[in-house]
Amino acid sequence: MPAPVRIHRFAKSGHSHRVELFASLIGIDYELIDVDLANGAHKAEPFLSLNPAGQVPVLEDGDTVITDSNAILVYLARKYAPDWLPASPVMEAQVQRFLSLAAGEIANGPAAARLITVFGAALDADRCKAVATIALNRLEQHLQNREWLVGARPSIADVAIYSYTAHAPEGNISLEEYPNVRALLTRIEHLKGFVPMPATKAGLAA
Ligand SMILES: N[C@@H](CCC(=O)N[C@@H](CS)C(=O)NCC(=O)O)C(=O)O
Repeated sequence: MPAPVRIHRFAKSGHSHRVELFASLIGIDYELIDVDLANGAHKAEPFLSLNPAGQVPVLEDGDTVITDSNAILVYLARKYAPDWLPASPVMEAQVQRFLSLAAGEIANGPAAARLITVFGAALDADRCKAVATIALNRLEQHLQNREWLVGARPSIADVAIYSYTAHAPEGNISLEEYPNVRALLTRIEHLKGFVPMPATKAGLAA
């Protein structure tokens, strides 16, 4: 029996949640290690030796350390669950487009908007909302006549966009106008092994 992978995380971090969610969906053993972001544990040793960028999540798999949530999804899929990252060049490129969306417009849109309402970050709410609208419109349009973002089954693309999209209302970003996006979120929530991110009563979810 292999040792569980270790996920260093912060419970209210969507970047952390996407890693926990994926580990749970693919049924590998994992251990969650809470990093005390409120008291700066991520900017001090021993955490900085794991990730000099001082950010969660970090994955430890034996002696292997992987930082960055999307890089962790790629690693876990390649190593433990290849069906979640198609090998064909075209489909892998399609998955990468959504990993970029997750690291770009979703991080700077709904995730950033939630940083304002949940953590009091000094960011421009209008700007976050405008970027969130770009991300949500792109997803909504892409999901017309599609059940999953890439191909005929869930992939790490769906996992990467899930957490911050599902929790967008906490940042005052409504999902009302995006029925295809809401249907995708529900489909993900019905997958075997789904684990939620803790909800915060903030924004439209207050
Ligand atoms: N690109 C990184 C972003 C990770 C990230 O922004 N983590 C946040 C929590 S959601 C963090 O650790 N913030 C603390 C900081 O940057 O000081 C990833 O995908 O893992």
